[in-house]
Amino acid sequence: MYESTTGPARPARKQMGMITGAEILIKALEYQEVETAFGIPGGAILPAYDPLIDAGFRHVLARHEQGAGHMAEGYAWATGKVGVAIATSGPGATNLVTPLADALMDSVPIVAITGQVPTHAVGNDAFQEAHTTGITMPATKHNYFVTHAEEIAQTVAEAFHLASTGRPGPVLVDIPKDVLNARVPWRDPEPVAMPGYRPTTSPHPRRIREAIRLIESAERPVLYVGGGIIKAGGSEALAAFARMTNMPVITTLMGRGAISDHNPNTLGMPGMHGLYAATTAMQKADLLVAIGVRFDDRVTGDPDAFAPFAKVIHADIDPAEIGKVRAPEVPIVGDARLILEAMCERWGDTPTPELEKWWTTIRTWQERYPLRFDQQVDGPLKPQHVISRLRDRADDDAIVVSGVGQHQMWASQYWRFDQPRHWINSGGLGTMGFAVPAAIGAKAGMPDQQVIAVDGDGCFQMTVQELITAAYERIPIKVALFNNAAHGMVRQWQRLFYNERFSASDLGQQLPDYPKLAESMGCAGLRATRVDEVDHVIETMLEIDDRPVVAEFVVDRDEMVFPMVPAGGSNDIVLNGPEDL
Ligand SMILES: Cc1ncc(C[n+]2csc(CCOP(=O)(O)OP(=O)(O)O)c2C)c(N)n1
Repeated sequence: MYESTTGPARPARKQMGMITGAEILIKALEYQEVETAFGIPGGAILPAYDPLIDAGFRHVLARHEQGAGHMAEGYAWATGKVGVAIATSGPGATNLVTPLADALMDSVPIVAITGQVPTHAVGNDAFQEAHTTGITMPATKHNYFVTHAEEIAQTVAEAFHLASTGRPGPVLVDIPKDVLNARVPWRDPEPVAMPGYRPTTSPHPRRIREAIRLIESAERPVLYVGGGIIKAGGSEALAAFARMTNMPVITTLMGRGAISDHNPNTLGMPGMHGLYAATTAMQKADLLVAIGVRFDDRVTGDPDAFAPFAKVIHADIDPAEIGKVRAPEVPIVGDARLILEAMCERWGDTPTPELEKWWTTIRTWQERYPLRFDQQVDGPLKPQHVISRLRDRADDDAIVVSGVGQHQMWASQYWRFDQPRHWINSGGLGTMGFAVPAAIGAKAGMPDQQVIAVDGDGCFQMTVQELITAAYERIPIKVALFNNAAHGMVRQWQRLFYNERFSASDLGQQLPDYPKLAESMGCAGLRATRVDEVDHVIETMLEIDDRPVVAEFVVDRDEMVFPMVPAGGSNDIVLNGPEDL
């Protein structure tokens, strides 16, 4: 290891009660009750890796800092706690930028600790120097540059507080090496008091009254709910409110599992690849009760043509989200659970509204335009068939983690979620390479639950090396790998919008032998190419629990995801299949 500019670490003489900044950092993480951290050492963070050996929490050595960051995200998604990622300065820190941006978009609480070159070298183009706080500023909820070892414990406490409260998100703490080496006494952090940061959690009663009044008089209302419900722990209150008001509930990609898919009021996912009935119900609604959602363009399509008849109640913990895309009649700032509980209370004994006509219309759409695929006995394997079989055989409380692309949409469409925190994916940034490391993080946090990564071959090739981490650390995730020898989603768009000119979306020229690749990394490797092999491979995959397993399904590369609303188009025009093109 080169340490030319940083010089050897010179431990100061031991003094009574004095410990290093690095020891304080580890103690500060223990103080926050960290159970698992994911990271990779290196020159600038090295002082912290020494006391880490004796830490009261587990450290998982990732193979790439992007992997460590997604592991922290997966851990946070699955457990509801703060995920922790540790990296060294320069390239270690820049490799964390993607998971930080991902966590920011999807409101995932993580704390990243990065080493920095010594204070005297900062700004001198020192070896492995990068302006970490500058680079990550737009990719974090907040970041800190720590200048004195005395500040470490308090800064870590603030970072955890910021990451996990209000709208959750990523927070980064950058610490120069000399600060990690300095010796100071430990002092318990003070209760966090940040005068400028006081998220509003309790909704204003007047707004709740106004919202209820609108709901009472609506004829075609829809509850439009997202990831905010899950983060706020608002699922029970949501189910109760849906029962009281008999409103149809649509769950965004991020909100899958916020309400059970077996609840008769649930219509599923709306938007670009949403279910016809869900997308159209929003389009025809006279009231959208939007809670913990951000009117993402994948949901709204062309915002000017979106839900043209609907009044909007928009409730969110982040006031900046309200009115960003669509001006609401009733804005409500607050915690999604508290808002729903307040609405339930206010609703009280009010009789359930008569929504029969609305429900009849919705049921007609559901019957007329169900999800469908055509699996021939001798034909190529359809990904939807594989996902359906896997869904039927997996544990009821299995956690499903997906990559980004066609397989992600099929997984969301065909899986059935009964509880929150069982569906983990990169919804906002759409990060390929998310699934394998995020699944490792989820399984590290919830070791007793089945964790299944549904991944595409393009995504898989981006972070496949983390399977070495999974095997070595005995984190037995299951990967259902959909090999269509293509960047399938890109290929679909090229087919539909670029005259079938498949520029740079073909992975088939040089495919690895996936089961062998898996085996070479200490995992089990399986493969199904025909329909009659699918069930056996799925059963074997679900039985193997002593190591990670990769089951490759060689699927039809021409299969497309439907329904589809072409990007930027109006949600009035939903393509239900190739015949609608
Ligand atoms: C890091 C990153 N690079 C590029 C993209 C653009 N992109 C979106 S989906 C996709 C193809 C995904 O292919 P694959 O993982 O094989 O999944 P499939 O669509 O075939 O199911 C690409 C390249 C992205 N989302 N993320």
